[in-house]
Amino acid sequence: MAAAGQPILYTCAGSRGLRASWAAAEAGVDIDLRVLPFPPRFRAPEYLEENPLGTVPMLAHGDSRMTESCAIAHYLAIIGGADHLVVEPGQQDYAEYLDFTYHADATITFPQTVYLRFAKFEADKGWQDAGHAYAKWFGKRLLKAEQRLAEREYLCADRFTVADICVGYALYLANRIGLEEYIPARLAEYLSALSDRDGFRSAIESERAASEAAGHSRAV
Ligand SMILES: N[C@@H](CCC(=O)N[C@@H](CS)C(=O)NCC(=O)O)C(=O)O
Repeated sequence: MAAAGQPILYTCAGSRGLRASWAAAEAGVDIDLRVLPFPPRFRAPEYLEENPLGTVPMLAHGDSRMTESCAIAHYLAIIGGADHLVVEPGQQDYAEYLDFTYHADATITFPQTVYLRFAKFEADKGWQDAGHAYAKWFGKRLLKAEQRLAEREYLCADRFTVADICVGYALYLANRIGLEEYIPARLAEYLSALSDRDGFRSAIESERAASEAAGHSRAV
């Protein structure tokens, strides 16, 4: 890590970058947090030189550029030496750890963001019905995490891991964008426990402070 220097996290407050800032807080990794206005594609066009997609988050570390929030969260846990936050090959629930970490964005957050775009950000385009159909689809996609957590405190390995950060963020986002009605009781309780963690609170506060210092409002 020393050779690559301090990791720089480009994000917008409340975006999927929270998975990364939360993982950094839990792992004790000191990141250089750079909060951009949302959406950076239009409001910070110079960012396209760093990340041509214009998406957040992006982690720059040495020569590496990472643009997937769940992968960044895993990476920060590893470089921070926070072995307890990841599940390694040969350990209990290694397969489930990978599965839920990928599931969080690919399967759960995907319909949330289509809802957000169709029903909220671009509501004037007449796509609201489609947006609400994606909201229902999001709700149905919570079944796997709900079943998994029915008799467990955490998703994997009987401890808090990056998989909880990744899935937990999707639930947090649901509350922020008006999808709370789709969150079943067990997942609401799980989110409430995750939100009480010092790492979560610290990440929210770091994003808030960096955002305020830069004069930007939250993404969501
Ligand atoms: N799969 C990526 C998705 C990144 C992404 O689409 N981020 C959204 C914010 S949460 C974004 O940058 N939207 C603005 C845009 O697409 O221009 C991840 O998990 O980080």
